[in-house]
Amino acid sequence: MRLYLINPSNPLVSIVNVHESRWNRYRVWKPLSLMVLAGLTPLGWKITIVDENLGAPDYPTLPRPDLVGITAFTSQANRAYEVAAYFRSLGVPVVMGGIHATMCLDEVMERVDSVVTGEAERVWAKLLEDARHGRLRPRYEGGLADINDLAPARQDLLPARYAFGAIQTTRGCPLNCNFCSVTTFNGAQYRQRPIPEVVREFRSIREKRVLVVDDNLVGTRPEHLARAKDLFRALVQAHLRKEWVAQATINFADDEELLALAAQAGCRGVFIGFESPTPEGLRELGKKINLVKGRDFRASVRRIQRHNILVVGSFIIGLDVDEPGIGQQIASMASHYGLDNLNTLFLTPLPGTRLWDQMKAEDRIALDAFPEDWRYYTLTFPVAQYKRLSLDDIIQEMLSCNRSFYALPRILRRVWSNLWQRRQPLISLVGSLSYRSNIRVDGQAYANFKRQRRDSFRFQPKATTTPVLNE
Ligand code: B12
Ligand code: SF4
Repeated sequence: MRLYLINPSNPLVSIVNVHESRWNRYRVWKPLSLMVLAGLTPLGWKITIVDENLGAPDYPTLPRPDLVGITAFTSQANRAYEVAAYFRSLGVPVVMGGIHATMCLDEVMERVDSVVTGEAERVWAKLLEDARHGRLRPRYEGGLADINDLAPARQDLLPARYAFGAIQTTRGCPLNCNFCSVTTFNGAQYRQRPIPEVVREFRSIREKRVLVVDDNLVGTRPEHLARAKDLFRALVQAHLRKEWVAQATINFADDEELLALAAQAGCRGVFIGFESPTPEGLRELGKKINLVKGRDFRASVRRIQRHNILVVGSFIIGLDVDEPGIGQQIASMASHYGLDNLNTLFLTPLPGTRLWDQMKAEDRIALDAFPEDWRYYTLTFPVAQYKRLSLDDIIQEMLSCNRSFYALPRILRRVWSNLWQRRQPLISLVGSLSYRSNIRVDGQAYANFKRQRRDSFRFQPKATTTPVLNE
């Protein structure tokens, strides 16, 4: 039995445009979901993983499969439906799973033969058995997997063209921020994989550099942090010689022993959600962990960096409290905190989040011709009516934020400081150049976007002070 597992591309996601900027090679990540599904697949299936981010194959020239499995974030849904329609036209059954299939079940059920909601571990083997006997059910409810019972990802199935390998060591997040779908999808309980399994899987990764995809590598409670330390100790003992980057919340900075162990275990960078430069913004987003009284973000960032770990910070533009000037404010705050890289995104109501419910109730979702409009749900396009920022304003704010933070003198200052402190100057430079080169690509994308979609943004906030963009 031949199984294709497909990760659809979205050409609007600038980071995957490897041809437009060669730096993007460092920002195309392996589709771990499909490697995990492959790991769950019993012998007897011949598996091919297709990652369209490396270039979509000419499907008609490939051997006909017996089953196609497609994963999709919301932003990939359109392409997923195109691929599904092609294989269904050949009479090949198509199953879809992942976050979009879970959050938009009815839409997806209309376009594929079978949908897996939630995590796949409990149902995938049964689904394959049903497929083999031609009795695929329209829906399989996966729920949450037993974290002690995950199959190791098939690290061997993708070509060696990625800069980073990928691994997951925990699932779930208790924090439930209002814009994020992780708590709804993976649950509020923070689940940690058995350490020996993580070490074994780490060892099976070919690449020297690895992305740890966990939403929060160390968790929030004392027992989470204790387990994270045990994991780091085990990685040190295993002498893997890997270098890895991960996502964490700012409390990562609060424990010197944890930081020292993470660095020894190979941690070279963390991605942290700062989200907003103001407490009002943090309250609006429900990012309670960043609101702890007395938190000094600059000192926290410094503490992490002292362990030779780069800090990439993420912010969101378009909150109800954001006014013209927010782009500069974010860039200044990110520089003040001493961030090595800055990733600023538009506030985006993703299906299944509290933000979605709220914006829908207030009739503020501007791009709502679904499924076509999902292609813009990349967090790199404005898709809603923002309270105090018009369409022109918000795009201008994003550009001014990035132009300011990624101005060449600022990049050089950061790289020099990293060189001086022997803290990954090359990675810092590559990261900055990748972001900088995408500003031009993004500018073009915004100009096209405004031409095509201006009419969807009917509401113009009163306090617009931003000059019209030069297109
Ligand atoms: C790693 C990651 C990335 C990587 C992607 C790597 C890759 N190619 O997969 C990068 C950094 C590139 C990325 C980018 C983006 N991401 Co992202 N990302 C994640 C993250 C942190 C982990 C995903 C992961 O690998 N999990 C591990 C695997 C094992 O779990 P899984 O994917 O859920 O798969 C399981 C099930 O879903 C199911 N399943 C999945 N697919 C399939 C398919 C079939 C056939 C079946 C049966 C089952 C099945 O089985 C798997 C095993 O249980 C998630 C958060 C999360 N917890 O999911 C956000 C997340 C998926 N990302 C999100 C978003 C919004 C984005 C971006 C749009 C925006 C951005 N700038 O970050 C871009 C979009 C990129 C694009 N191409 O369109 C949102 C998606 C929400 C949504 N409704 O779409 C999430 C949920 C985070 C959030 N804050 O809400 N992301
Ligand atoms: S944004 Fe981060 S901290 Fe907040 S719920 Fe999502 S994963 Fe958890």
